[in-house]
Amino acid sequence: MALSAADRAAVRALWRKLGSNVGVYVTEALERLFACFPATKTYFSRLDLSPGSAQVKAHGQKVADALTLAAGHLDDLPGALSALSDLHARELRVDPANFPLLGHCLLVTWARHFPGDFSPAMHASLDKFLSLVAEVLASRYR
Ligand code: HNI
Repeated sequence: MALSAADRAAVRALWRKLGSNVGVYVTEALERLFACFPATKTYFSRLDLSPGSAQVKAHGQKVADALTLAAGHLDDLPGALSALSDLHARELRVDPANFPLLGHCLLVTWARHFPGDFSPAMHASLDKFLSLVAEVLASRYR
């Protein structure tokens, strides 16, 4: 699966809208992840996962920075996310089935905050972007 020119334009357009608030939205997506798919919380036992937690906010900012890096390197996602792929596969050993769950929660969060922009075409482009990020993060498991 490759991103078309329209997909890339859609991702860049969303990122322009998100501005300096990417971390805010990723933090909301993480709160949704932990609420809707509680098994995901097992990976974060060292963090305080209560609502409004500063640790979840700090983690959200790290994930946001990685997604911003990815959005800026749509031609080379494997290169941009190489170190994170190693980390998730070899050290954290996150079951790859979890990546689409976070992708889903990100889409719900963005749809809620930007309903006017969230056409089916925009939805599809963002889903392709998040699926590619998930594919790259899951690529080092063997
Ligand atoms: Ni993920 C740490 C990015 C999905 C479990 N993760 C990170 C870090 C980044 C990151 C960045 C911080 C690395 C560092 O400190 O060097 N994670 C991403 C991205 C996605 C993702 C871009 C998908 C879009 N991670 C997930 C999912 C899970 C997950 C779906 C599990 C459900 N990640 C972790 C865990 C850590 C982590 C666990 C370590 C957290 C800590 O601080 O202990």
